[in-house]
Amino acid sequence: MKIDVLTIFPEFFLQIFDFGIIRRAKLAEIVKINVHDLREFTTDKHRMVDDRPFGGGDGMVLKPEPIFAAIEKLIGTAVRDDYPAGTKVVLLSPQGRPLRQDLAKEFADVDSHVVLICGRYEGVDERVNETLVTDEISIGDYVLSGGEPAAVVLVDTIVRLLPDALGSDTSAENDSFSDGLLDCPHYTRPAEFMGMKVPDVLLNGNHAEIEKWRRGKALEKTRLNRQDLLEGEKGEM
Ligand code: 9D3
Repeated sequence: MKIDVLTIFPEFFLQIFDFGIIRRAKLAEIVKINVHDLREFTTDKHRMVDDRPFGGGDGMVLKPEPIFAAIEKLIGTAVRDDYPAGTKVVLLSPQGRPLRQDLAKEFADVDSHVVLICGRYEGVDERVNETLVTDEISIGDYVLSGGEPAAVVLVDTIVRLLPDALGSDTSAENDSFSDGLLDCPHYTRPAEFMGMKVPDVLLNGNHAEIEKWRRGKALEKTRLNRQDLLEGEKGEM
């Protein structure tokens, strides 16, 4: 899989893809991740990436020209209908479809090429959305100062789903074993720490009883923190 990130803050990504599962996937050549400075695709002498919004208002809007030039360079064409099969151009924006696990699964394909455009300021010239973007995605209902943290979240959710990206000790199937519930609590040694004891059931080796306890705790936690997950077939995790 190839992932290209387009941003006006390339330094933001200097180390963030160099740890854990993403680092291992890069080393194993399961994924190639390249970060590009939008400014490198400008042609004017001031290297302008943004401008004031038509119609007035606060903030600045990312100009279309550098983004079109970048897409043409990275994909080979800036005509959406001519993108090679398996090409996705994602605009990270507060107006996008909310990211969920099922959407991440749609993107996790070894053969695909994903270009992520990080929005900023008041937004991105809508002609980018209208003609280049295949998927407009938000990571949730809160305000970020730009698309960069959202791009990191999306890359992380996708890369760990690629075949062989996880070690043998962890597994993506483990993610869904409690069928749409939050995870149960976990404990490790020592069995007593500062007077706090690990629940007896986890120490007695009765695996049927342990499974029953875990399911009960998972349900309890889900009821407390995520009632929405109990109401129908929503957040798959
Ligand atoms: C004044 C209206 N705001 C839109 C809700 C303006 C605005 C806020 C934040 C414009 C851009 C941004 C920057 N955010 C992102 O680029 C972004 C984002 C987010 O803020 N929340 C969740 N997901 C995402 S993906 C990109």
